[in-house]
Amino acid sequence: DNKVLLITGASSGIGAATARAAAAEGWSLALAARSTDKLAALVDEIGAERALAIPCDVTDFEDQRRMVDAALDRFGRLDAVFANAGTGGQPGGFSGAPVDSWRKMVDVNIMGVAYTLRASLEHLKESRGHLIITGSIAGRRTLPGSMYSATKWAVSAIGYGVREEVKGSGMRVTLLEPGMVDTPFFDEPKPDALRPEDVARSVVFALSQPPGVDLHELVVLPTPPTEG
Ligand code: NJP
Repeated sequence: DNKVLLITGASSGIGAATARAAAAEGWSLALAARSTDKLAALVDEIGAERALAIPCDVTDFEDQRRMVDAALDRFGRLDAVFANAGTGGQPGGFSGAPVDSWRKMVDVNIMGVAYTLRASLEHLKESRGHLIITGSIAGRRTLPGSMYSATKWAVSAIGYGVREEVKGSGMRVTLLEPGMVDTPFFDEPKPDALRPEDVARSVVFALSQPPGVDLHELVVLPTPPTEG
């Protein structure tokens, strides 16, 4: 049987690229997001025998429970979870950004990841599985006036904390910390950024490690431009 990977934020960017890369390595995929049309197109591309679309708003805990149940119902096992759904902020800093945009980031980036953990941890412990969490380089270096950065520091803390919690269970936790990636996360193209496929390659690298190898953190940044 193929191993099963559940991805949140699978409809776009890093999540969708990871779905394609993991499918190429033989994984079966449970693909969760709100955009069901995009998920359906991805399932068509990968093949319905290997991929399942699951409508899910990560800010809704019951949705996340149903997401994990749907993956287990369909595939009968859960070997890895990529907690990747996330959202960015709006300009203006602490002086000017709309406060509603902060609430949205707290709900999606922090609560969304914590809910994914609650819904999936017992199954991952049982399978001695692998949890990969999308944090950010902004969760290691503080960006000026950035509530986004604050939420990603929280995601880093969740990653470190859950690793300690599951120690001894055979489960592994990898915190993925990308730099700028050219995805629909931004309104305009970012030609000097990483491509989502670049980050997906790192996720598949982490997933491909043998059970005895515990890859804690993956910092993936674009190469700085050459000078002169
Ligand atoms: O962005 P994008 P990325 N419920 O916009 C989903 C982090 N990151 O791939 O629901 C469920 O293409 C949304 O799905 P949908 C970033 O913080 C990025 O760049 O259909 N899902 C979509 O699939 C995030 O954690 C950069 O709208 C929800 C996905 O999230 C992760 O990478 C740098 C949702 C977003 O795809 C993926 O972002 C970095 C909800 N309520 C970290 N809200 C970067 N791009 O530069 C959103 O360090 N989603």
